[in-house]
Amino acid sequence: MAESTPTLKPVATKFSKETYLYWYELMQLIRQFELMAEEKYKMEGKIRGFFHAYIGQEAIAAGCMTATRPEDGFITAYRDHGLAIAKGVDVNSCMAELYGKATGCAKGKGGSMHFFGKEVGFWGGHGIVGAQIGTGAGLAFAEQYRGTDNVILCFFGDGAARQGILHETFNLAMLWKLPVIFICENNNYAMGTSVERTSNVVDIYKLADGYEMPADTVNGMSAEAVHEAVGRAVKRAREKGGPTLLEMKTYRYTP
Ligand SMILES: Cc1ncc(C[n+]2csc(CCOP(=O)(O)OP(=O)(O)O)c2C)c(N)n1
Ligand SMILES: [Mg+2]
Repeated sequence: MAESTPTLKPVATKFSKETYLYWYELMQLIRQFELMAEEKYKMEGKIRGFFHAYIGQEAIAAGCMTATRPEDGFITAYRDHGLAIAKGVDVNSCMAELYGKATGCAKGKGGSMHFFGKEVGFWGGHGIVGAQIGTGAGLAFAEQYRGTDNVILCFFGDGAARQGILHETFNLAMLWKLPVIFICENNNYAMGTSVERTSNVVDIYKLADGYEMPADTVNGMSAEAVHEAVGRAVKRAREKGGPTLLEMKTYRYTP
């Protein structure tokens, strides 16, 4: 196990066989997509631009899916393949996007970093580190403004937690009690730079303290733990209790 993997918290809920099968199939789908795409990227030279695989972080996508409804929205960074596939963006259109084809989920114009699926509530795929934190809160504002009880899951990396936009967004999200769950996928590295080399605070969930935002640290290698933590945060957001920061301790196995 990776050194980042925290001790497994006990999981109270008993999940059904169907849930485990769903998680397993989804995680396998993502893993196999990534393995295949990575091979094509390296060997064929037909996939251009940047390429960031989600290999190792699949349990986060799986747990988030069972803890949310289809009407809820996801928005994430450039490491977006896994969450796009989980949310229901067609895998063939994802692969076509990598190849720059017009049949791709962003018409072949976005590539690996900019998958999109408006019809399934997948709001990208963003290459500017941290930009989607503000946009995610904006999506949550839209849900609040329209009077729905939908929530937005806003994903970002540990590197993005160093960006100024996080603090401005946390402030407004708490002030307006926006229905947004901030999910930091802490895989220990911002590309190749370790968290320890860029921050005095290495437990990212503690950043919520300055805004009195509820926060938790979660074993991101466990779909059960992710489901339970996200489930609690989603319930709070639907009941107009505002945002939560969840730090998912995870690890990615590819460069
Ligand atoms: C505003 C901005 N600054 C710098 C970069 C270059 N950059 C690309 S990825 C990255 C690191 C991000 O790390 P993290 O958020 O931990 O995501 P991970 O790669 O681990 O998924 C940086 C600094 C960028 N894309 N945007
Ligand atoms: Mg990272």
